[in-house]
Parts: sequence; structure tokens; C-alpha cells
Amino acid sequence: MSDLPILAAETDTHCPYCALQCGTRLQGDREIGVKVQPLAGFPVNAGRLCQKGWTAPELLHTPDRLTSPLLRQGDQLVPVGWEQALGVVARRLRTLRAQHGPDVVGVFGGGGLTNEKAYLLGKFARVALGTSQIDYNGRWCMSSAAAAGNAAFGIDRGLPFPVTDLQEAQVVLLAGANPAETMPPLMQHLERADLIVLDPRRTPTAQRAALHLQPVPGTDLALALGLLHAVLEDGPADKSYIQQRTHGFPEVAASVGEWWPERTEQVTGVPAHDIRRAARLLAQAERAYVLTGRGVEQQSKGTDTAQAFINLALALGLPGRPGSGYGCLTGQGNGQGGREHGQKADQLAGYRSITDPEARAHVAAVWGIRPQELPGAGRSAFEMLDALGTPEGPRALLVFGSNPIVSAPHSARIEERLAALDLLVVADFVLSETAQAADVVLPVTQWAEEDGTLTNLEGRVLRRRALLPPPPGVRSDLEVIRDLAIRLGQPPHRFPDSPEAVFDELRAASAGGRADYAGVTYERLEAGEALHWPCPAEDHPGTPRLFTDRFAHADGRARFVPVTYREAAEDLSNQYPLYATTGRVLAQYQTGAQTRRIRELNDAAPQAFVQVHPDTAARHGLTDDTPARVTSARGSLTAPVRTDPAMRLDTVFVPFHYTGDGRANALTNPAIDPRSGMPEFKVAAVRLEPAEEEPAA
Ligand SMILES: Nc1nc2c(c(=O)[nH]1)N[C@H]1C(S)=C(S)[C@@H](COP(=O)(O)OP(=O)(O)OC[C@H]3O[C@@H](n4cnc5c(=O)[nH]c(N)nc54)[C@H](O)[C@@H]3O)O[C@H]1N2
Ligand SMILES: Nc1nc2c(c(=O)[nH]1)N[C@H]1C(S)=C(S)[C@@H](COP(=O)(O)OP(=O)(O)OC[C@H]3O[C@@H](n4cnc5c(=O)[nH]c(N)nc54)[C@H](O)[C@@H]3O)O[C@H]1N2
Ligand code: SF4
Ligand SMILES: [Mo]
Repeated sequence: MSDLPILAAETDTHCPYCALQCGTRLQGDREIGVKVQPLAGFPVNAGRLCQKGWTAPELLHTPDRLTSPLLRQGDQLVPVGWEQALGVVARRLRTLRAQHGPDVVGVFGGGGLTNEKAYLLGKFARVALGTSQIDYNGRWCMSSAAAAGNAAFGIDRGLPFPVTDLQEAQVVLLAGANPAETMPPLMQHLERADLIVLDPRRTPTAQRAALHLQPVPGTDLALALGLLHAVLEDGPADKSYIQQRTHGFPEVAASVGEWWPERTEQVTGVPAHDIRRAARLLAQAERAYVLTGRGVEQQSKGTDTAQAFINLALALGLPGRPGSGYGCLTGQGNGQGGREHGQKADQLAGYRSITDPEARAHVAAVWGIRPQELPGAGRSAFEMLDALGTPEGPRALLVFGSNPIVSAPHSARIEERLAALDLLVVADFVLSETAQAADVVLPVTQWAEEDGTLTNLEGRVLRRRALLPPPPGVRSDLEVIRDLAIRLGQPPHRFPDSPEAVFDELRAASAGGRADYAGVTYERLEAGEALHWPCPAEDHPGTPRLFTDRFAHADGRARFVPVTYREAAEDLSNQYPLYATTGRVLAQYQTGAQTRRIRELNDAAPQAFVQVHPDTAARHGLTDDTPARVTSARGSLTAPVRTDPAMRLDTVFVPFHYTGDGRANALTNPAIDPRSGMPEFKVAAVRLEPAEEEPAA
């Protein structure tokens, strides 16, 4: 036997993937294998897991697990020791910084990182590197709903209520979300409600709906304005709520005046009578929720669209009313916590603004530096990647927890920018497509090998616990960040690598901020307390439900924010006569870096496909399983056709989990939302044609 620490053969933790963070009990070890069960008594998944959760342990044994740092020599990545790898990185970073100043180094984080990692990465960027150039993949995920939520409520927590509250609802509007595939165990909480689903496709979620509205991709803002118009046709639902709890209703009511359902139908393709029916279902329900997902948010007007759905919810008097509310379904494992503690370009821990002098003074004091030493706000995710290797942009990039070669919009452009760098460093546990392009790859621990906390979609702080010791040769992200910081001249005490020590510092840094974790401790979490932030003191019970008495703006009221319709960034043309939209399937997660390595999942969803109406397919000389080429102004993909008579005639859908010929982001438009930095993942103009050759498997 080895001298590795002996760990419990049974551990309660959470799934490595999505923001539902289903509770799991793990049993076993590397020799006998690891088994997973849903954690009894954890109310979020209440005894269920999806196929990805059930098969997650296989990733712990993946044969191509990285266990040694890799260094580029020509076109090869060659195994080297940690000393050499970190020495090369530190030396090159120091030289570049001496030549070009601190902003020459960029950092790209991820919403799957634990709170501790996200916090320490943000501190590392600002303190050890002194760079303003840090952002993360959550910009492509939560940023539109976050910006709209902050404007309306003064705070951004995906769901301001526990998921189990949804069980009380009579009606739930799901705008651009497909939880039957993206969060299957959530569906049990929606069983009693009438669902209204807005989605151009008849998804498994839409199949369960009482009413399915199929808008033209990218027209949801008009649909939300039309729904509000229809609600107001019958008179606002709750005048006293609007008077006592909100500001700005008259302006918003006036702004939807021209959005008659008949006019909305012309723009969105959704029949006026369905718009009125949806409005009535919502207005007549005593308890209802409006929930948004990436379908409406991942647009170049995603923030205004989310804002319009919030305006609708406020006009119905939902936010803060028992058994009712507005929320956005957060995506990545730590999509919530990962957007609170400073890996965002404009942000410091505790959801503080990096441009607010008081916030800078508070965080600088916790970090033992002077506020003037903190850099200002940097570029948003796509803007930073787009600037790599240009005279103005970073010449080195450190990536922790993302695979942008597959996930970034307009991937050909991003590959070109990454290739123009002097130094690309990727920390990962598998050789992702982005790691394959790196100069240095650093092998790190994965979920069941590490401790930490994540914050799920309902703002509940959860403990990730290690079952297994990491394989030899592997370090945690925290250790890597600390090792690099020390090599860059930082005092060791400033970069602890014990998760609990980092969390205690995060608590202090977040204290008094919008996302206040000061009262959350490992001890309380170990004792099984359900702690939702804000939790400002150790004797504070946490806040499962926000907005019951007041919203987070200084005067306690929510804001109606008027928004105006605008079209998608790119219109259809003779050359590109169809809409392409993108999204997810049940059996793959994100860029597939993890789930394409799991046999059962890969068997279930082995490759990209082009989902299209059979008539549209036939018009282009295509039928089921024939290889199709989809081309936009930016690039093409090739994948087999999958016909679906419930598709809109003008729309094709491609999942974004695949690389090579089937990479959906070859097509996507990097036009970004001016309020949030969100790219237009959900609308591109394309043409469809038979592909000459068989697509690669
Ligand atoms: N299986 C699986 N589950 C996941 C993930 C995964 O990769 N795989 N990822 C996790 C993450 S990070 C996230 S962010 C969530 C995302 O969860 P969802 O938001 O549910 O996922 P998407 O499939 O991106 O988009 C939802 C739906 O939007 C529809 N849509 C496309 N264009 C439009 C449009 O213009 N308007 C409207 N109204 N709808 C449109 C798509 O057809 C799709 O069905 O899922 C999480 N869970
Ligand atoms: N066309 C299109 N593009 C999209 C979307 C879409 O709907 N359509 N959705 C967008 C959304 S919502 C999201 S969230 C992004 C996701 O985009 P990405 O974040 O790029 O996707 P992942 O596959 O989750 O990549 C995470 C990588 O980090 C590694 N990893 C996981 N955990 C850790 C960790 O703790 N530490 C380290 N160092 N590495 C880790 C994984 O192995 C993987 O290689 O994609 C976006 N891109
Ligand atoms: S729903 Fe999300 S958290 Fe739950 S098992 Fe599936 S992937 Fe894991
Ligand atoms: Mo996401």
C-alpha cells in the first residue's frame, strides 16, 4: 500500500456538473471503483439523479487522465516535472510583464470552480499579477440575467427562493429553458404546475407543457412585451403590489402600448390567441413563477429580454409573494458562487464592484495591500479573448476551468487569437481541446478528490467533499495558484491552499457585500445547516427567500426598467435563409470535455446532429441521417440530419457539445450584448446543404 492519506470510503458530496448540485453519497475507492447514490434527504434532487450524475464516477478513472504537467516542445506536449513547468510559466510571465506591463497577462476562469478557487483566482490576478484582464465563461452563461436582476432587484441570485417552493405553483412560465434535459431532477418540483414553455423547438420540456409557444429565434423580447401588453389589456393584476413595492410602472406600461398581440404575432410568429391565453393563465393564477433560461438570455439583447420578463413578473406581482416569483435557472455547478467572488472583470469578492472606492478599500484591507494597487475593470470574456495577441491585448493567458476553443462564439477567430499568444497555460484534469493548444498544461484534482464549497442555483452554499486522494502527480487548483504566486514574489501567507483557510478569507472579503458569506462556516455546513446567502453573521440563519419584505435597492423597492425591441444582430438573407440556434442534450455536458469521456453518455449522444423539420430537410435534398453542411458568415459544420416534424420550418438546431466537424460555435455570431457582454449564441443566419463527404465520427 502507498503512503497516501486514508480517507473515508463513504462521503456525502454533490454532482460535478450542473447548478442543481444534486446531493450524492459516494462509496468505494480507486481499486474497487466508486459508486454513487442520490443523497437521501437532500431536498433539491429528492432521491433523483440524471444520467450524467449516475455515470459521473467514471470520469475518476478515465484512462487519459492528466497526471503530469506537460510542456510544449514544437508540436508535441511533453511530460515534465512540476518544478520545471511552474518555473517556465513564472519566468515567462515575469519577462512579459517587465516588457509590457501587468495587463499583458490575462486570466480566464470558470463557473465550475469552487468558491475558494474562484476567489483565489480573482485575488491572484489582481494581487500577484496586478492585471485587470480577468473574466470567465459565466459571461456566456449567467451575465444577461445577472445584469437584469441587479437593475430590477438590486441583487443577483438566480433563484431567490428554494427550488422546492416551485411545488406550490399553479403556473410556471419557462422562457427559453429545457430543464427536462438540462436539470431533469428539477422537473419533479414542477409536476403540479401548468407549464407555459417558450422555445422554438418542441423539447422534452415543451412536451410536458400546457401551452407551448414557438417563437422565431431571437424574438423573445417582443414576445415578453406582447405578454405584458396582454396582461394589461385585462388590467394590472395587483395594483397595491405595484404601488407599494415597485417604481417605474407607468413608463413600462406605456412602452408596451403598441405591442398588441396581433403585432407581436407578426414579429414572433406566435399566434395572438396563444399570447392572450398565456397572459390569462399567468394573471389568473394565485401562485405563479416566471423562469428564464439561456434560450432568451444568450442573445445580443439578452439583458433587455430578461428585463422584459422581469417587468412581466413585477406587473403580475410575483417577486416576493409566497409561492410565486421570478428566477433564472443558473447553469454551471458553481454558476452562482462563481459569479460572486471576483473572477468577473468588474468585480471583487462579495459581489462588490471593482470601481467602487469603498469596496476597493474593504477588499484591499483584507488582502493587506493599498487600494491604489488594485487594478480597475478589465474586458468581458469575448472581448478579452478577441484581443489576445493584438498590440492592445494580453500576450499570455492562464485558463482555469474552461474550454473556450469549443465553447466560445466564432471559434475560428478564438483559435486564431489563442495561437497568436506568447504563452497559453491551461489547468485541467483532461486534455481538453484548449489544453491541446497550450504551451503548458497543469494537471489538477477533480470533484471527488477535493474539498470546497459551491453555491447552487438557489443561493445555497454546499460542501464538496473528497472521497479519494488525488492520483500521484496531480495538484489542486489552489496549490497551483499558490505555487505560481510565490514564484511571482508573493508572500506565502497571502495565498493559502487549504480550502477552509481560503473560505475564511472569502468570508471576510465578502462581509458587508451584496453576496455576504460572513456567517457561513465549514463547521455550520458540516452540521448540516441549509445556508443560503446573504448570511452576514454566524448566528444568522441565512436567507432562503429574498424579497419577502423588501428588495435590495436602498429604498426597498423593485424597479420596472423600460426596454425597447430590437432585431437579432444578423438577419436572414438569400445567402443565409435559415436560423441556426444551439443548446444542449441530456447526455452531454458543455464542451463534452468531461462527458465525451464517459462511455454510457457517449453511446447515448455520440455526435453532433442537425435538427430540422422534414420539409425543410427535403427542400435541401436531405433526409434523416444524411450528412448536412450548415454554413454561416463565420464558418461551417457537418453533421447528420435528424428530422423533427415539430421544428419551425425556418430553424435548425445544433447541440454545442462537440468538436471537429460538428462544432456548433463554428457558426455562432460573436455580437455581444452591450449591457452584459453575452454573445448571440442562440441566433445565427445560416444555409443548409448536403455535405459532400461523410462527417467524421
Ligand atoms: N445535459 C446538460 N445539462 C446542462 C448543461 C449541459 O451542457 N448539458 N449545462 C448546464 C449549463 S452551464 C447551463 S447554462 C444550463 C442551460 O440550460 P437551458 O437554458 O435549459 O439550456 P439550452 O439548451 O442552452 O437552452 C434552452 C432552450 O432554449 C431554446 N432556444 C434556442 N433559441 C431560442 C430562442 O431564440 N428563444 C427561446 N425562447 N428559446 C430558444 C433551445 O431550443 C433550448 O431548448 O444547463 C445546465 N445543465
Ligand atoms: N453555441 C453555444 N455555445 C455555448 C453555449 C450555448 O448554449 N451554445 N453555452 C455557453 C455556456 S452557458 C457555458 S456555461 C459555456 C461552458 O463552456 P466551458 O466552460 O468552456 O465548458 P466546459 O466543458 O464546462 O469546460 C470546462 C473545462 O474545465 C475543466 N474543469 C472542470 N472543473 C475544473 C476545475 O475545478 N478546475 C480546472 N482547472 N478545470 C476544471 C473541464 O475538464 C473542462 O475541460 O459554454 C458557452 N457556449
Ligand atoms: S441534474 Fe445536474 S447536478 Fe443533478 S445529476 Fe444531473 S448533472 Fe448532476
Ligand atoms: Mo452555462
